[in-house]
Amino acid sequence: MGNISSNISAFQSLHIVMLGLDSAGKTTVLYRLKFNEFVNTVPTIGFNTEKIRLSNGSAKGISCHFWDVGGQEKLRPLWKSYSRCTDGIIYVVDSVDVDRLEEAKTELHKVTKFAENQGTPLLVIANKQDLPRSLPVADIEKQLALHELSPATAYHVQPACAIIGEGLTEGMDRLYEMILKRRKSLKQKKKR
Ligand SMILES: Nc1nc2c(ncn2[C@@H]2O[C@H](COP(=O)(O)OP(=O)(O)OP(=O)(O)O)[C@@H](O)[C@H]2O)c(=O)[nH]1
Ligand SMILES: [Mg+2]
Repeated sequence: MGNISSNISAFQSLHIVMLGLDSAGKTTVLYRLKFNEFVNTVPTIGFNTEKIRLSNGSAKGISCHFWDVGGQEKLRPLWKSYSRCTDGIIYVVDSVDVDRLEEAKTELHKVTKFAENQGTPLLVIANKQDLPRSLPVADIEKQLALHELSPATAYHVQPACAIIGEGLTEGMDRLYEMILKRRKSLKQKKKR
């Protein structure tokens, strides 16, 4: 963690896009991170965007520009342009919506295959873990077939409950670590 902290000043605002099927909890995550409280949401038609300085964990103080794009089917064609060349992708999954995990997988794999997203670190938030029939992360990882993603895509699956904010700090810490690691390796490649 010491190394990571010492690099903080070298970074400007991180550009993070938040995707996932409708009702997965993206906007709830966004406002939880922004206000540190539960905000009742309505389905996003288009997108929400917020600049947020992270207030906890090892990424504390890091400024992030979040883009939260609506997940309804008719809005998903927008995902391509919002996700291109970001520092990180957050993919929010409803851990109870088992019937739509296959759909969530298809859409996720589509996004990670875009040329502009090659190697972009991925944080999967297995949301709604407070609900009784929520799937454990290991099952979600399997059902989303994350092992089939390109080896260039570093990922982490984080169990979370956006309503109370549980898991979000840990998730953002892991995403930040992956972003730093990627930047370092891109820098080293350039030097060669
Ligand atoms: N029980 C529970 N409900 C949650 C959680 N996170 C979000 N919700 C609820 O899930 C519903 C959908 O949340 P949103 O944040 O609007 O979902 P979204 O992914 O932004 O949906 P779109 O904007 O349509 O793409 C809301 O009723 C939230 O209160 C959670 O961790 N647990
Ligand atoms: Mg929304």
